[in-house]
Amino acid sequence: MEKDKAKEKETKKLNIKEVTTCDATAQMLRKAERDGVETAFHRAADMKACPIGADSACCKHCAMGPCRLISKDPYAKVGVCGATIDTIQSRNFARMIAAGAAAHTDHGMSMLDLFREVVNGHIKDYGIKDPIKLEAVAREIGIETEGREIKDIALDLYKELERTYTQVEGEIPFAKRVPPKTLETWRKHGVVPRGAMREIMELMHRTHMGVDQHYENITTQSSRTALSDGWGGSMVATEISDILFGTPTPVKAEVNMGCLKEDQVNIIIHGHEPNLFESMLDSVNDPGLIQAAKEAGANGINLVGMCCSGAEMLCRHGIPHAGNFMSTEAILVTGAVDAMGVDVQCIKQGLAKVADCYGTRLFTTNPRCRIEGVEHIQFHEDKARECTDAIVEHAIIRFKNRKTPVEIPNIRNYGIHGFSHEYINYMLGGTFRGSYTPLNDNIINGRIRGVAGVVGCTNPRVKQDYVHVELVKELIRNDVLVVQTGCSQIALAKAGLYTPEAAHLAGSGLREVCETVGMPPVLGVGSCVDNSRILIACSEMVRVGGLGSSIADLPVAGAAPEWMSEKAISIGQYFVASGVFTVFGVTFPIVEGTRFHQHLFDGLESLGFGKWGFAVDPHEMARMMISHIDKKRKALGLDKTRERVLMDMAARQKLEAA
Ligand code: NFS
Ligand code: SF4
Repeated sequence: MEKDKAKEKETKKLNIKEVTTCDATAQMLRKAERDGVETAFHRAADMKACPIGADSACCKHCAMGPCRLISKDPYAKVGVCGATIDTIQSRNFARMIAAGAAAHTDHGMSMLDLFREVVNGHIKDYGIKDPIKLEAVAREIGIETEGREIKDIALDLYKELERTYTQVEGEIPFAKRVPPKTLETWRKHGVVPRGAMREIMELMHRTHMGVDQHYENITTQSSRTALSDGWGGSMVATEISDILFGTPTPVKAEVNMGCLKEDQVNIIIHGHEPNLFESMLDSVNDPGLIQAAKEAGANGINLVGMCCSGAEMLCRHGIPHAGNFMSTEAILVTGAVDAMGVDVQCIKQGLAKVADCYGTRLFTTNPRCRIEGVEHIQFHEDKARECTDAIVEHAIIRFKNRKTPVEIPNIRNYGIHGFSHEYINYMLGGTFRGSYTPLNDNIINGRIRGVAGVVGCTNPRVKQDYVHVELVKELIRNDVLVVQTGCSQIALAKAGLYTPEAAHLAGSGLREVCETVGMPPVLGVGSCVDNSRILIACSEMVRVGGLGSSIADLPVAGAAPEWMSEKAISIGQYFVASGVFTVFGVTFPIVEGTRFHQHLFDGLESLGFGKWGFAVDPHEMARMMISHIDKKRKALGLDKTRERVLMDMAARQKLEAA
C-alpha cells in the first residue's frame, strides 16, 4: 500500500505545457525534473486545494471550533457560537484585507522611516533624487513651499505623511487627492481612513470571536482598512520612493531569463523594498568589486530583478527583470544564479531547497523575513553597502566555484517601461501642456473606449501568464488602454506587448492614439504598491472633466487574473471601495449565492462604490470588463461617439439602408 503510494508519487509527472506559457520557465521545469528538483508547480499538482478553505466556509477564530459549514445549503448549519456563513466568510475576507493592508503599509512606513533619516542627515547612502516631486506632493496636501528650504518642506512632509499610519482621529492626508464626490460617498458610509494602524487594529478586533457579526458592517471596516492601504500606505510608499529614488520615465529595458549571463557573476534581488536594490546597484558598480569579479574569471557583475522590487528598478532605472512570482524557483534551476538576495513578501520558502540543489547563495536581509536554514545578512540603511557588498562577495566566490552545469534559456524581450502617473501627463499632453485632457478627449471621442488596470500575481493553480496575456490582448483589441503593475506587467512584457509596435494588436482607435504618441498599448507603472498611481490617474481623469464627477462614473475596470496573495485582496477591495469594477480570477474565497456574496458583487455598487466580479476564463473576464466600461460610457452619454468611431463602411451602409 505504502509502496503503491510512493510509486504513484514518482510517476505523477507535471504536464509542463499545462502549467505555464512562459517558455523560459517551462524549459527550467523540464530541467528541474531531470535534476530531480521540485518547485511550487509540482507541489500545487500534488496538493489539491482544500475545497472548504477555498470557499472560506471554515472558521478557527476560537477553540470551540474550528467550525466548518459544509453542506449544499450554506445556511443549514452555523458555527458552535452561532456564526452564520455570512459572518464566517466576511470575517475571513476581512482578515485577508487586514494582512494585505498591513504588508503594504508596513512597507510604506519603512520607506517613510528611511525618508526621515535621510532628511535628518542620519543616513547618507541615499538622498533626495526628485525635489520637484517632493514640493509637488507637499503642496497637494497643503504644505507651504514658496521660498522655503527643501529640508524644511521635507520635514513637514514627513510629519504630515506619518499621520497616514499613526493618526487616531481625522482623515489620512491623501484623502485630499480623492475626487470630492467619491470622498462624499466615503464620508457618508464612514469609510474615510483615520490612520492605517487604527484601521487594521479595529478590523482585527471586530473579526475576533463574538464581536462584529453583521457581514455588511464588517465589510464597511474592510473598505476603510483597504482604503488606508491604497490611498495611504501604498501611496506613501510610491511617492516617497519616487522622491528618494526618482520618478519613473519611459525607459527601454529587457525582461526574461535570458538576461542572465553565463560569463558573469549573476545576482538577483527579489522582494519589494527598493532601498536594498538601490544599494545593490551601487555595489555591483563598485570598481573594487568589479575587479574582484574579473579576478575570479568573470566578465563582470550582472544584476537583475524579480517580482516587485524588480518591477520598481525596471521602471526607474531600466534594470533587467528576470521573471515574475512563479519563476523565482525556476530561475535558480539555470545554475547561473550566483546569489539571490531577498527582503520581504512573496519569498517562497521553497527557494531555500532549490538554491541548495544548485549551489546558489540565498540570503535574507530583512529582520521581518528569515528562512530556516538560510543565511541572514541584515540590511541596515545607515550602512547599506555592508550587506549588499557582502552578497556580491559571496556571489563572486560562488561564481569561481560553479559546479553545476549552466543552462540559461535564450529568451529576452525588449520593451518600454516606466510610465508614472506624472509621465502620462506629458506623454499624451506634450511637455508644455502636460495634463490628462488628451486622454479624456480620446475617451470622449471614443478612440479609447476606456481604461483597465490589469495587475497582480501569478498562481500555480492556473497556467502561468496565460490569463494575463489573453485578457490584455482582448482588452486592447477592443480599444481599452491597459495600465499594469507587478507580476502582471512582467507577464505581458515577456509576451512582447511593451513595444510601440505591439500597437498593431490594438483596435483601430487605440492603435491610432498609440501610433501618434509612439507608446505601447500597455503601460507599465511599476510594483504592486504603485497601483496607487492608477488611483491618482483616476482622480486626474475626474478632475480634468467630461467623464463624470466620481471615480465610480469613469469608464474603467480592474482585474487581477492570476492573484494569489492577501495583498491582492486588499488591493481589490480598495479599488472596489474607490468606485472601480474589479474582476478576480483563479478562485474567489466565498460561497456563491450567499448574502455576503451578493453584497460584494452587487450591493456595494448600489451604495455608490464599485463592485467585485469573478471569472476564470480571460475572455469572459474581458467581456465583463468591457460591458462595464460600455455601461459607464452610456451613462455619460458617450455611447454615440464610440459607435461612430468603430463603424466601418459596411456597417454604415447597413445603417443607411435601414
Ligand atoms: Ni503583488 Fe509583488 Fe507578484 Fe503578487 Fe507578489 S511580487 S506585491 S503580491 S506575486 S504581484
Ligand atoms: Fe466556531 Fe464561532 Fe469559534 Fe468560529 S468563532 S471557531 S464559528 S465557535
